[in-house]
Order: sequence, then C-alpha cells, then structure tokens
Amino acid sequence: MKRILVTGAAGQIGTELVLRLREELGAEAVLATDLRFPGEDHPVFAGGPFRTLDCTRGEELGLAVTAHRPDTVFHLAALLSAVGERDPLAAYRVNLGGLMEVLEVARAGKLAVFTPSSIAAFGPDTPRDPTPQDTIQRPTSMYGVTKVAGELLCDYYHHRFGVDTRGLRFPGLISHSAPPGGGTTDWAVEIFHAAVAEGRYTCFLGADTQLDMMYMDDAVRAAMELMEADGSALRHRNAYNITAFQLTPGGLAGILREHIPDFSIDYDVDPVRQAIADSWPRRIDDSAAREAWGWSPRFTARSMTETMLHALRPPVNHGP
Ligand code: NAD
Ligand code: AKB
Repeated sequence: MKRILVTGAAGQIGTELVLRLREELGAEAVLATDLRFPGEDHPVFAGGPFRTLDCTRGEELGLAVTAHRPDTVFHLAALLSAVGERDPLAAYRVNLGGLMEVLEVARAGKLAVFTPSSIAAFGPDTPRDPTPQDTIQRPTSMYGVTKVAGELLCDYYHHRFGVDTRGLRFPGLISHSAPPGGGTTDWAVEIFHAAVAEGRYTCFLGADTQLDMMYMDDAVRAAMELMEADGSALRHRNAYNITAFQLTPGGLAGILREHIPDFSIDYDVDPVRQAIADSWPRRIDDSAAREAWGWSPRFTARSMTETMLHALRPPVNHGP
C-alpha cells in the first residue's frame, strides 16, 4: 500500500482516514475524492490532492486512476441507513452502482480495494448476541441489502478475477472531527455535542437499545491494518466482523454524568430508526478478525468518552 485513492473522502470516516494515510505515506500519495467539494478549509482538501468525483461514473473513476496511479482504493462513498430508507433507489444506485464501478476499475488496474460493510448487513433472523462471522444475513433496510450484496460482489471479484478485495463490518462509529452522515447510530455522536453545548439530549432511539460501537481511531487503524495484512491469512474476502464495545443511550448517558453531573436525556423515538436498530446485532463476535491479523480494539466506552469530551469541550480559560 503506497499510493491511495479514497472515495467519499469528505465524510465521517474519510476525514480521519485520509489524514492518517497522509501521515503514513506522505500527502501526495493520497488522492481524496468526493461527490461534494468540502470547502477550502476542510483538512481533506487543504492537506493534499483532492478531486470531485462521482463514484457511480466509471469514466470519472478511470480518469482519476490514470492521473494518480494508485495501488489501493479505500471506497467509502455510500448513503447510510436512515438516508437510505428515505430514498432507497438512490441508496441502491450509489452503494451498489458505485461499488461495481470501483471493482471494475480495480480489476482493470490490478488495484486492492477496501470496502466497509456494517452491522447493517445483518437482520432480525440473525443471532443478535453474539452475532457470528458466518451467519444468516437477511437485513430489512435498503442500506443493509446493499451491504450484503456488496460483500458478495467483493467475494465474487476476488474469486472470479483475483481482485484483492478486503472489508470490515464496522459497528456504529463515534468521532468528533466530522459529523455522521445520516445513520441509525448517529445518536452516539450527537449526544456528545448536545451534552457539551446544552447539557441535555433528546434521543431518537429508546433508552435500552443496545448496539455495537467503536471509536474512530480504532476503525481507521483496523482498515489500515487489514490492508497491510498478509493476504494468505484472510479467509474472508467479503468482510470481517469487528467490534469494540456496546452502548445503550441510557448507559452512555450514565457514563456522561460521571463527567457532566447535570446531564439529562429524554427520548422521542423515531419508529424508522428504532426498527432498524432492533434488527441489528447487540454484539458481534470478532474472533475471526483477531485470528486473521491480530485485530484488537484499544478504546473502551469510558476512554472514548474521555477523549470525545476532551476534544469537544472549550478549553478552560485560567485568566491573564
Ligand atoms: P458519510 O455519509 O459520512 O460519508 C460518505 C461520503 O460519500 C460523503 O462525503 C458523500 O458526499 C460521499 N458520496 C455520496 N455519494 C457519492 C457518490 N455518488 N460519489 C462519491 N461520493 C459520494 O459516511 P461514512 O460514515 O464516512 O461511511 C463511509 C463508509 O463506511 C460507508 O460505506 C458506510 O456504509 C460505512 N460505515 C460507516 C459507519 C459509521 O458509523 N460511520 C458504520 C458502518 C459502516
Ligand atoms: C448507520 O447507522 O447507518 C451506520 C452503520 C452502523 O452502518 N452508522
């Protein structure tokens, strides 16, 4: 992994992944691309090469590959679960159409491809606690359907054409550098901003809804480690389960009160996102990833909370 092209680079993951890749490989080695121009001050634009690119347009992708000559694509462009339920056709076109174009470009150019899957690739028939690496995958959201089909496409391109496809089933990701893109786990980011700004939060999921979560540093490190791992050790070319900790809104509110004693939470449940969350795993089993390349998370719910609050709280002014 020496020269990289990132799609969807201005999003929640891309904003941090691009910076880490540039630190590791040098700014010029990493071409960040996105459908939208993120603004001149955005770190992904300001810190190295950037190009606007619609991943569903194969010719645009081909031109970017010819110009930059990457050996690896991190394909992050997608529409997330809540956005996907509002416009299922758009989610289908971007998530599967975009992946097809990326895989075709990778086949032609012999590029390695990282594609994130998600806990959304599971559904109500899947064992929820723990959810095994290989199990029933019958999701009920369009986002989930595109994630399962995307995993199968990655498998297919690996076995049929020898493309070096690798993927992770990310849980909900928590970070402070960029806002989340419209998913069911967004509450776990919003709650920190609301706690710091107002000392209170109204959550769109019920108090006891437990989902898998991870701090962004671990997610970015997992993606980079997977792409550096010995390919012969990777039995799964669709995607590996990875996890760090499990949270409920009520539980995270309790952890936040250890730092902000007056913090309060109430609930205004959104039935669409609640139904999605109720169909997802409560905890996934990541032993296959631990075995394959030694995956292990570093952040717990408590150390993530401390890190998020440290980043979001205004610095204390000690006077002149
Ligand atoms: P995001 O919504 O924050 O960012 C996605 C980016 O893709 C946006 O900047 C958007 O402008 C761009 N985009 C949309 N359509 C495009 C197109 N046609 N061409 C090019 N760019 C386009 O999403 P994210 O959270 O950064 O997620 C990245 C990937 O990780 C997605 O595949 C997502 O499903 C997956 N994932 C994310 C999470 C999470 O909690 N953030 C969890 C599991 C999986
Ligand atoms: C979403 O909630 O849609 C994403 C995900 C877990 O895939 N954060």
